Amino acid sequence: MCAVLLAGLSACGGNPKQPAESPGQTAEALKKFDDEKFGMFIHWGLYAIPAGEWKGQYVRGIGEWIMNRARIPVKEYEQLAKQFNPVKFNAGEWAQVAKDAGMKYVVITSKHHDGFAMYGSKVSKYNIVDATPFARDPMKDLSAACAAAGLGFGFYYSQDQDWHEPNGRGNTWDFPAGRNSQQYLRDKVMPQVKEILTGYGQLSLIWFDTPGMLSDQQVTDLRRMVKTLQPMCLINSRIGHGKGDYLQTGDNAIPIQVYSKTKWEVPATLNDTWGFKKNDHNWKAPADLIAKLADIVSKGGNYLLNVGPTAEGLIPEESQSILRTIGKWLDVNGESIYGTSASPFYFPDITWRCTVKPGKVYLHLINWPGREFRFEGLESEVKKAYFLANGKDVPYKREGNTLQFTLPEAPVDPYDSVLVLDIAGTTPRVAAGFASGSLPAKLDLYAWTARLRGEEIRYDRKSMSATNFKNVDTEKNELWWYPYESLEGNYSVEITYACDSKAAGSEFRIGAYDGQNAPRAVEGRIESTGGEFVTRKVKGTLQVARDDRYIGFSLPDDDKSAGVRVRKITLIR
Ligand code: JFZ
Repeated sequence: MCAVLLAGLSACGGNPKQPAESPGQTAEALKKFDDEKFGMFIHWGLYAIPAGEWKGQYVRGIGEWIMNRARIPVKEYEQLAKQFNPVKFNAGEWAQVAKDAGMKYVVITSKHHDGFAMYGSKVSKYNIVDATPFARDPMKDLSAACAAAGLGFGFYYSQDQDWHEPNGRGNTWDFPAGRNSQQYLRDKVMPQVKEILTGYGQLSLIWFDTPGMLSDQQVTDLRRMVKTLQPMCLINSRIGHGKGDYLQTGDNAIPIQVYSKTKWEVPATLNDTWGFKKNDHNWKAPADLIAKLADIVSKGGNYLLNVGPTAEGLIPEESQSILRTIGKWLDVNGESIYGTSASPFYFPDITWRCTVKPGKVYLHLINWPGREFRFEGLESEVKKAYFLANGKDVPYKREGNTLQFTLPEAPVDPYDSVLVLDIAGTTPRVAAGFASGSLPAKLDLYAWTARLRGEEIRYDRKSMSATNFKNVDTEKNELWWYPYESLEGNYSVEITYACDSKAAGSEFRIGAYDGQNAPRAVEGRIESTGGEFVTRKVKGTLQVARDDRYIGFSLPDDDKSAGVRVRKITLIR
């Protein structure tokens, strides 16, 4: 990111006549954002009406993309507006769900790629006040309800893709010809962004998305306008050209280890869609989401968890119930999440995660280790060890830098039992080789830390493995690991998996992807393991280049993938 954070615009060669940004205010907003950790994403728009089905046909993929996926002409899609009447919408109730979940900020779609403004816009008639029977601006209510509830409030705005506009990016079925991005920027994006920055009080952040068409200068202009109108409003990295205040990871994509070069946020779904889809019931388990929250915060990130309200204006019951379960955990364990810093320790496996505060180390036991728990690498003196859930002391022995805890038979919390260490001094002293920056010779990539790609793939917490690596049309179900640090080097590879005899035979591929070209990969065949988990060497060497973005696991021929369970891939230098 150009030196926007550090030195204002002059360092980026900006126009000296423009008012300088206030890096101090951005830093202050970032600090607040970093403390909040947990937010609610809301994808709400006309796409909630078809809800994943067009003309009686199921449409694969994320719900808010239905116009694109089904190549729906603008003239047809526009008709949805006439039916949009979310009479059950109640901003206070939505804000309450976020509060109950323990979330600290809310981000909602003001305009998604379909181009429809979900607020009262004077710039385009294609908006909820002028084009729907609802004829009200729900964002006025929601921004007020969030302010009243003490929640931060921000807008998502699709600045680059706009399938409603001939000059916006993305609609090739209605507008195959060339685009005048400057005209689109001038006539729609700039004036609409101005509207959302001036009509809804203080915005915590503006969440841009899918950059692609806009130039470096155009993005600079957009950024400048945001910071001029609202110096405390943060901008995510999907504004493009490295001009955001903080990094957006890929959707549901969590770095494999601590990442502290910049602040970051993981946007994530509760099922497999952002916008409401009536047939998507693949809800993630609260246990998994709570562990992910601990995982993300321990690595330095924020978690932005999505709900997709219905066309009537209701947050689905399942979503509400999942979120309230997370909130109950946070009621007890919030101290180990909000306002904490990332782990100073490297994570050798997925038993525990760690957050810290001055004088305190929080060990999040996300996969119960049984009665014995060895924790290595802490040099600081421990004054007291106890569970946050019940305040009970946890007995331990120390040998050098190893703490050997004796735990109860069962977890003290069904999701994440937080073991608190009161330590001498403010920051923990970490023994050499155990610090979060270190990269050991053997790097375990657990399925649990991967992004699950596709609608069919499933993760099973009990066996700690992923299964169902199907290929449906051109879409694959895969595991992707994002290091967010370079893993450049040559590796021998191991795979830990289980497979019954019926499922054996598929070829698998483990590849290093740069996001553009075919991966450099090693391949092998899934053999029966008699259903047991075994670790097998994979032939060949995996070459990872400096700028590779992720490591992937797939079954290019997948026929029997339902019987294959992958726990982890190990890269050995
Ligand atoms: C984008 C949108 O296209 C989508 O509809 C949704 O709003 C989501 C939150 O953001 O989708 C993306 C954008 C970037 C990545 C993945 C999906 N990414 O970088 O991996």
